[in-house]
Amino acid sequence: MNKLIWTLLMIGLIVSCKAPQNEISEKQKLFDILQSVKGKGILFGHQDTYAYGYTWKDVEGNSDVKRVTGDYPAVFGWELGGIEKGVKANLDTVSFVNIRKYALKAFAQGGVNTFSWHPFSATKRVDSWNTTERVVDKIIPGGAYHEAFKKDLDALADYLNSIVTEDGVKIPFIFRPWHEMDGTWFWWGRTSCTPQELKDLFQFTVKYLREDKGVDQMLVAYSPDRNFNTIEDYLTWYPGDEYVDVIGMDNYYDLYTKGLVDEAIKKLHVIIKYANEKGKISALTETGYENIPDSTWYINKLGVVLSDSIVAANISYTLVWRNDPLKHFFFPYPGQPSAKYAKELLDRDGIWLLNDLVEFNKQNK
Ligand code: BMA
Repeated sequence: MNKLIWTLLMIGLIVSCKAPQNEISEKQKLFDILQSVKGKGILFGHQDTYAYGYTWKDVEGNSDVKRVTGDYPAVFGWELGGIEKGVKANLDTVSFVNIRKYALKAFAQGGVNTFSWHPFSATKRVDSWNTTERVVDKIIPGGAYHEAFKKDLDALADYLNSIVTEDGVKIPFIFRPWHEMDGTWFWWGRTSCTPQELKDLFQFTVKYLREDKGVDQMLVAYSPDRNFNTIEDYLTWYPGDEYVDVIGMDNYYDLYTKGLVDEAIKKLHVIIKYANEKGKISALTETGYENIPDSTWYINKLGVVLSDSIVAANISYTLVWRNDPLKHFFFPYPGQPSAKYAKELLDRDGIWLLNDLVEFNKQNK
Protein backbone atom coordinates (compact mmCIF):
# COMPACT_ATOMS: atom_id res chain seq x y z
CA MET A 1 0.00 0.00 0.00
CA ASN A 2 1.42 3.33 -0.82
CA LYS A 3 2.20 5.79 1.93
CA LEU A 4 -0.52 8.28 1.04
CA ILE A 5 -3.32 5.71 1.16
CA TRP A 6 -1.95 4.33 4.41
CA THR A 7 -1.90 7.82 5.95
CA LEU A 8 -5.45 8.52 4.78
CA LEU A 9 -6.64 5.22 6.23
CA MET A 10 -5.05 6.01 9.57
CA ILE A 11 -6.60 9.49 9.67
CA GLY A 12 -9.99 7.94 8.87
CA LEU A 13 -9.56 5.47 11.70
CA ILE A 14 -8.63 8.16 14.21
CA VAL A 15 -11.56 10.37 13.18
CA SER A 16 -14.07 7.51 13.39
CA CYS A 17 -12.79 6.47 16.83
CA LYS A 18 -13.35 9.93 18.26
CA ALA A 19 -16.59 10.68 20.11
CA PRO A 20 -19.34 11.46 17.61
CA GLN A 21 -19.31 15.14 16.70
CA ASN A 22 -22.90 15.60 17.76
CA GLU A 23 -22.51 14.21 21.28
CA ILE A 24 -23.86 16.81 23.67
CA SER A 25 -21.38 18.02 26.27
CA GLU A 26 -22.27 18.10 29.95
CA LYS A 27 -22.00 21.86 29.84
CA GLN A 28 -24.49 22.04 26.96
CA LYS A 29 -26.83 19.67 28.80
CA LEU A 30 -26.75 21.95 31.82
CA PHE A 31 -27.45 24.97 29.64
CA ASP A 32 -30.34 23.17 27.94
CA ILE A 33 -31.87 22.20 31.27
CA LEU A 34 -31.68 25.78 32.49
CA GLN A 35 -33.34 26.92 29.27
CA SER A 36 -36.03 24.30 29.27
CA VAL A 37 -37.22 24.89 32.83
CA LYS A 38 -38.13 28.46 31.86
CA GLY A 39 -41.81 29.11 32.46
CA LYS A 40 -42.27 25.71 34.10
CA GLY A 41 -40.40 25.97 37.34
CA ILE A 42 -37.91 28.30 39.00
CA LEU A 43 -35.14 26.17 40.50
CA PHE A 44 -34.58 26.98 44.15
CA GLY A 45 -30.99 27.07 45.36
CA HIS A 46 -29.15 27.25 48.66
CA GLN A 47 -25.51 28.02 49.37
CA ASP A 48 -23.53 25.33 51.28
CA THR A 49 -26.64 23.28 51.89
CA TYR A 50 -24.85 19.94 52.55
CA ALA A 51 -21.99 21.50 54.46
CA TYR A 52 -23.64 22.89 57.59
CA GLY A 53 -26.76 24.42 59.04
CA TYR A 54 -28.43 25.17 62.29
CA THR A 55 -26.48 23.24 64.95
CA TRP A 56 -24.89 20.71 62.60
CA LYS A 57 -21.89 20.44 60.31
CA ASP A 58 -21.07 17.87 57.62
CA VAL A 59 -23.76 15.37 58.54
CA GLU A 60 -24.24 12.98 55.63
CA GLY A 61 -27.44 13.77 53.76
CA ASN A 62 -28.34 16.77 55.90
CA SER A 63 -29.50 20.15 54.63
CA ASP A 64 -31.66 22.76 56.33
CA VAL A 65 -33.73 22.99 53.14
CA LYS A 66 -34.41 19.27 53.37
CA ARG A 67 -35.18 19.50 57.08
CA VAL A 68 -37.80 22.17 56.46
CA THR A 69 -39.30 21.08 53.14
CA GLY A 70 -38.56 17.36 52.85
CA ASP A 71 -36.40 17.82 49.74
CA TYR A 72 -33.03 19.19 48.74
CA PRO A 73 -32.61 22.36 46.74
CA ALA A 74 -32.30 22.01 42.96
CA VAL A 75 -29.34 24.40 42.83
CA PHE A 76 -26.32 23.90 45.07
CA GLY A 77 -24.02 26.85 45.69
CA TRP A 78 -20.39 26.42 46.84
CA GLU A 79 -17.67 28.89 47.68
CA LEU A 80 -14.09 28.69 46.44
CA GLY A 81 -12.44 31.58 48.31
CA GLY A 82 -9.09 30.32 49.60
CA ILE A 83 -8.38 27.80 46.86
CA GLU A 84 -5.90 30.28 45.38
CA LYS A 85 -3.86 30.19 48.60
CA GLY A 86 -3.43 26.44 48.52
CA VAL A 87 -5.13 26.00 51.90
CA LYS A 88 -7.29 23.03 52.82
CA ALA A 89 -10.54 24.82 53.61
CA ASN A 90 -12.37 27.78 52.13
CA LEU A 91 -12.82 31.06 53.97
CA ASP A 92 -15.95 29.69 55.63
CA THR A 93 -14.02 26.66 56.95
CA VAL A 94 -15.54 24.15 54.53
CA SER A 95 -12.79 21.86 53.28
CA PHE A 96 -12.19 21.65 49.56
CA VAL A 97 -12.24 17.88 49.82
CA ASN A 98 -15.78 18.12 51.16
CA ILE A 99 -16.86 20.69 48.59
CA ARG A 100 -15.76 18.28 45.86
CA LYS A 101 -17.69 15.47 47.54
CA TYR A 102 -20.82 17.62 47.90
CA ALA A 103 -20.73 18.92 44.32
CA LEU A 104 -20.32 15.38 42.98
CA LYS A 105 -23.22 14.21 45.08
CA ALA A 106 -25.41 17.08 43.88
CA PHE A 107 -24.52 16.24 40.26
CA ALA A 108 -25.21 12.54 40.76
CA GLN A 109 -28.60 13.40 42.21
CA GLY A 110 -29.48 15.54 39.19
CA GLY A 111 -28.90 18.95 40.78
CA VAL A 112 -27.19 22.05 39.41
CA ASN A 113 -23.92 23.28 40.93
CA THR A 114 -22.78 26.88 41.04
CA PHE A 115 -19.51 28.26 42.40
CA SER A 116 -18.87 31.69 43.84
CA TRP A 117 -15.35 32.95 44.52
CA HIS A 118 -14.31 35.50 47.12
CA PRO A 119 -10.57 35.29 46.52
CA PHE A 120 -7.73 36.74 48.52
CA SER A 121 -5.85 39.19 46.30
CA ALA A 122 -2.85 38.03 44.33
CA THR A 123 -1.10 41.21 45.49
CA LYS A 124 -0.90 41.36 49.29
CA ARG A 125 -3.34 38.51 49.92
CA VAL A 126 -5.95 40.79 51.39
CA ASP A 127 -9.46 39.40 51.66
CA SER A 128 -12.17 40.31 49.16
CA TRP A 129 -13.63 43.06 51.39
CA ASN A 130 -10.35 44.91 51.84
CA THR A 131 -10.48 47.91 49.52
CA THR A 132 -7.50 49.78 50.93
CA GLU A 133 -5.36 49.21 47.87
CA ARG A 134 -6.19 48.92 44.19
CA VAL A 135 -5.80 45.33 43.09
CA VAL A 136 -7.49 44.88 39.74
CA ASP A 137 -5.16 47.10 37.71
CA LYS A 138 -2.22 45.09 39.11
CA ILE A 139 -3.52 41.62 38.23
CA ILE A 140 -4.92 42.13 34.73
CA PRO A 141 -2.62 41.57 31.73
CA GLY A 142 0.22 44.08 31.92
CA GLY A 143 -0.07 44.48 35.69
CA ALA A 144 2.82 43.80 38.06
CA TYR A 145 0.98 40.89 39.70
CA HIS A 146 -0.45 39.35 36.56
CA GLU A 147 1.78 36.28 36.73
CA ALA A 148 0.90 35.81 40.39
CA PHE A 149 -2.78 36.05 39.48
CA LYS A 150 -2.30 33.40 36.78
CA LYS A 151 -0.99 31.08 39.46
CA ASP A 152 -4.17 31.69 41.45
CA LEU A 153 -6.20 30.78 38.39
CA ASP A 154 -4.06 27.66 37.94
CA ALA A 155 -4.99 26.54 41.45
CA LEU A 156 -8.63 27.30 40.79
CA ALA A 157 -8.61 25.45 37.47
CA ASP A 158 -6.83 22.42 38.89
CA TYR A 159 -9.45 22.18 41.58
CA LEU A 160 -12.40 22.60 39.20
CA ASN A 161 -10.92 20.02 36.86
CA SER A 162 -10.53 17.62 39.77
CA ILE A 163 -14.27 17.46 40.36
CA VAL A 164 -14.68 14.36 38.25
CA THR A 165 -17.10 11.44 38.51
CA GLU A 166 -15.94 7.83 38.73
CA ASP A 167 -16.61 7.59 35.00
CA GLY A 168 -14.19 10.42 34.35
CA VAL A 169 -16.81 13.11 33.68
CA LYS A 170 -15.81 16.63 34.69
CA ILE A 171 -19.03 17.85 36.21
CA PRO A 172 -20.64 20.94 34.67
CA PHE A 173 -21.31 24.02 36.79
CA ILE A 174 -22.03 27.73 36.74
CA PHE A 175 -19.07 29.88 37.76
CA ARG A 176 -19.93 33.36 39.03
CA PRO A 177 -16.74 35.39 39.27
CA TRP A 178 -16.33 39.06 40.16
CA HIS A 179 -19.91 39.37 41.32
CA GLU A 180 -21.48 42.54 42.78
CA MET A 181 -18.91 44.69 40.99
CA ASP A 182 -21.40 47.58 41.03
CA GLY A 183 -21.05 47.72 44.82
CA THR A 184 -18.19 49.26 46.75
CA TRP A 185 -17.39 46.46 49.19
CA PHE A 186 -15.05 44.21 47.17
CA TRP A 187 -11.62 45.06 45.82
CA TRP A 188 -13.10 44.53 42.36
CA GLY A 189 -16.01 46.90 43.15
CA ARG A 190 -16.82 50.06 41.27
CA THR A 191 -14.77 52.36 43.47
CA SER A 192 -11.67 50.15 43.27
CA CYS A 193 -11.31 49.74 39.51
CA THR A 194 -12.62 51.16 36.26
CA PRO A 195 -15.32 49.38 34.26
CA GLN A 196 -12.72 48.59 31.60
CA GLU A 197 -10.36 47.06 34.17
CA LEU A 198 -13.17 44.88 35.46
CA LYS A 199 -14.04 43.81 31.92
CA ASP A 200 -10.38 42.95 31.30
CA LEU A 201 -10.28 40.95 34.51
CA PHE A 202 -13.48 39.09 33.73
CA GLN A 203 -12.48 38.34 30.15
CA PHE A 204 -9.03 37.20 31.11
CA THR A 205 -10.38 34.96 33.88
CA VAL A 206 -12.84 33.17 31.61
CA LYS A 207 -10.48 32.91 28.65
CA TYR A 208 -7.58 31.63 30.69
CA LEU A 209 -9.67 29.03 32.51
CA ARG A 210 -11.27 27.83 29.28
CA GLU A 211 -8.49 28.07 26.76
CA ASP A 212 -5.32 27.56 28.78
CA LYS A 213 -6.59 25.34 31.56
CA GLY A 214 -9.28 23.32 29.77
CA VAL A 215 -12.11 24.28 32.10
CA ASP A 216 -14.63 23.64 29.36
CA GLN A 217 -17.35 22.27 31.65
CA MET A 218 -18.16 25.77 32.90
CA LEU A 219 -21.05 28.13 32.27
CA VAL A 220 -20.38 31.68 33.41
CA ALA A 221 -22.71 34.03 35.28
CA TYR A 222 -22.48 37.82 35.30
CA SER A 223 -23.99 39.04 38.58
CA PRO A 224 -23.97 42.69 39.48
CA ASP A 225 -25.83 43.69 42.60
CA ARG A 226 -29.00 45.78 42.43
CA ASN A 227 -27.55 49.18 41.48
CA PHE A 228 -29.03 49.57 38.04
CA ASN A 229 -32.23 50.72 36.42
CA THR A 230 -31.57 50.38 32.73
CA ILE A 231 -29.84 47.76 30.62
CA GLU A 232 -27.11 50.33 29.88
CA ASP A 233 -26.36 50.62 33.62
CA TYR A 234 -26.45 46.87 33.99
CA LEU A 235 -23.99 46.32 31.16
CA THR A 236 -21.43 48.84 32.47
CA TRP A 237 -19.02 46.04 33.45
CA TYR A 238 -20.32 43.39 31.06
CA PRO A 239 -17.44 41.48 29.49
CA GLY A 240 -19.37 40.54 26.34
CA ASP A 241 -21.82 37.90 25.20
CA GLU A 242 -19.10 35.40 24.34
CA TYR A 243 -18.03 35.28 28.00
CA VAL A 244 -21.41 35.00 29.70
CA ASP A 245 -24.17 32.38 29.78
CA VAL A 246 -26.23 33.49 32.77
CA ILE A 247 -27.54 37.04 33.03
CA GLY A 248 -27.83 37.40 36.77
CA MET A 249 -28.54 39.81 39.56
CA ASP A 250 -27.77 39.57 43.27
CA ASN A 251 -30.35 41.43 45.28
CA TYR A 252 -30.82 41.51 49.02
CA TYR A 253 -31.56 45.19 49.50
CA ASP A 254 -34.79 45.51 47.53
CA LEU A 255 -36.20 42.56 49.47
CA TYR A 256 -35.44 43.92 52.95
CA THR A 257 -38.29 45.06 55.19
CA LYS A 258 -37.90 48.62 53.98
CA GLY A 259 -37.01 47.62 50.44
CA LEU A 260 -39.39 47.74 47.52
CA VAL A 261 -39.99 44.38 45.90
CA ASP A 262 -41.32 46.22 42.85
CA GLU A 263 -37.79 47.49 42.34
CA ALA A 264 -36.44 43.95 42.33
CA ILE A 265 -39.12 42.89 39.87
CA LYS A 266 -38.41 45.86 37.57
CA LYS A 267 -34.71 45.02 37.53
CA LEU A 268 -35.41 41.38 36.80
CA HIS A 269 -37.51 42.51 33.84
CA VAL A 270 -34.48 44.40 32.53
CA ILE A 271 -32.18 41.38 32.69
CA ILE A 272 -34.84 38.97 31.43
CA LYS A 273 -35.34 41.05 28.31
CA TYR A 274 -31.61 41.08 27.60
CA ALA A 275 -31.20 37.37 28.32
CA ASN A 276 -34.07 36.48 26.01
CA GLU A 277 -32.78 38.67 23.20
CA LYS A 278 -29.42 36.95 23.45
CA GLY A 279 -30.63 33.39 24.03
CA LYS A 280 -29.20 33.32 27.55
CA ILE A 281 -30.36 32.24 31.00
CA SER A 282 -31.62 34.77 33.53
CA ALA A 283 -31.45 34.24 37.28
CA LEU A 284 -31.73 35.89 40.69
CA THR A 285 -28.28 34.60 41.53
CA GLU A 286 -28.23 35.57 45.24
CA THR A 287 -30.85 36.79 47.64
CA GLY A 288 -32.02 36.39 51.21
CA TYR A 289 -32.65 38.26 54.46
CA GLU A 290 -29.97 37.72 57.08
CA ASN A 291 -31.44 35.78 60.03
CA ILE A 292 -34.91 36.30 58.48
CA PRO A 293 -36.19 38.89 60.96
CA ASP A 294 -39.41 39.11 58.96
CA SER A 295 -40.97 35.66 59.39
CA THR A 296 -43.17 36.11 56.30
CA TRP A 297 -40.23 37.05 54.07
CA TYR A 298 -40.41 33.90 51.95
CA ILE A 299 -44.02 34.68 51.00
CA ASN A 300 -44.29 38.45 51.20
CA LYS A 301 -40.93 39.31 49.68
CA LEU A 302 -39.29 36.47 47.76
CA GLY A 303 -42.67 34.90 46.95
CA VAL A 304 -43.98 38.17 45.52
CA VAL A 305 -40.91 38.58 43.31
CA LEU A 306 -41.00 35.01 42.02
CA SER A 307 -44.71 35.06 41.28
CA ASP A 308 -44.59 38.15 39.10
CA SER A 309 -45.82 36.78 35.78
CA ILE A 310 -42.80 37.87 33.71
CA VAL A 311 -40.35 36.67 36.35
CA ALA A 312 -42.15 33.33 36.73
CA ALA A 313 -42.19 32.83 32.98
CA ASN A 314 -38.52 33.53 32.49
CA ILE A 315 -35.96 33.17 35.24
CA SER A 316 -34.37 29.76 35.62
CA TYR A 317 -33.23 29.83 39.21
CA THR A 318 -32.69 31.71 42.41
CA LEU A 319 -30.38 31.00 45.32
CA VAL A 320 -30.49 32.03 48.97
CA TRP A 321 -27.28 32.42 50.90
CA ARG A 322 -25.69 30.16 53.48
CA ASN A 323 -26.83 29.00 56.92
CA ASP A 324 -24.11 29.95 59.29
CA PRO A 325 -26.02 29.22 62.52
CA LEU A 326 -27.54 31.95 64.65
CA LYS A 327 -25.80 35.03 63.36
CA HIS A 328 -25.77 34.66 59.62
CA PHE A 329 -28.41 32.37 58.16
CA PHE A 330 -30.74 32.84 55.22
CA PHE A 331 -32.87 29.71 55.20
CA PRO A 332 -34.91 28.72 58.25
CA TYR A 333 -34.37 25.60 60.31
CA PRO A 334 -37.25 23.56 61.73
CA GLY A 335 -39.08 25.60 64.35
CA GLN A 336 -37.65 28.93 63.20
CA PRO A 337 -40.64 31.28 62.77
CA SER A 338 -40.25 31.61 58.99
CA ALA A 339 -39.99 27.86 58.34
CA LYS A 340 -43.67 27.39 57.54
CA TYR A 341 -43.61 30.31 55.08
CA ALA A 342 -40.49 29.00 53.37
CA LYS A 343 -42.12 25.59 53.03
CA GLU A 344 -45.29 27.17 51.70
CA LEU A 345 -43.30 28.94 48.98
CA LEU A 346 -41.25 25.89 48.08
CA ASP A 347 -44.39 23.73 47.93
CA ARG A 348 -45.76 25.88 45.12
CA ASP A 349 -45.97 24.26 41.69
CA GLY A 350 -43.74 26.82 40.00
CA ILE A 351 -40.88 26.67 42.52
CA TRP A 352 -38.76 23.58 42.12
CA LEU A 353 -36.67 21.57 44.50
CA LEU A 354 -34.44 18.67 43.51
CA ASN A 355 -37.19 16.07 42.97
CA ASP A 356 -39.17 18.41 40.76
CA LEU A 357 -36.12 18.93 38.57
CA VAL A 358 -35.30 15.22 38.45
CA GLU A 359 -38.90 14.38 37.44
CA PHE A 360 -38.85 17.05 34.76
CA ASN A 361 -35.60 15.74 33.33
CA LYS A 362 -36.94 12.19 33.22
CA GLN A 363 -39.95 13.30 31.24
CA ASN A 364 -37.81 15.36 28.90
CA LYS A 365 -35.40 12.58 27.96
C1 BMA B 1 -20.49 36.46 52.35
C2 BMA B 1 -20.66 36.16 53.82
C3 BMA B 1 -19.31 35.81 54.38
C4 BMA B 1 -18.68 34.68 53.57
C5 BMA B 1 -18.69 34.95 52.07
C6 BMA B 1 -18.24 33.80 51.23
O1 BMA B 1 -21.70 36.87 51.78
O2 BMA B 1 -21.53 35.05 53.96
O3 BMA B 1 -19.45 35.42 55.71
O4 BMA B 1 -17.37 34.44 53.98
O5 BMA B 1 -20.00 35.33 51.68
O6 BMA B 1 -19.07 32.68 51.39
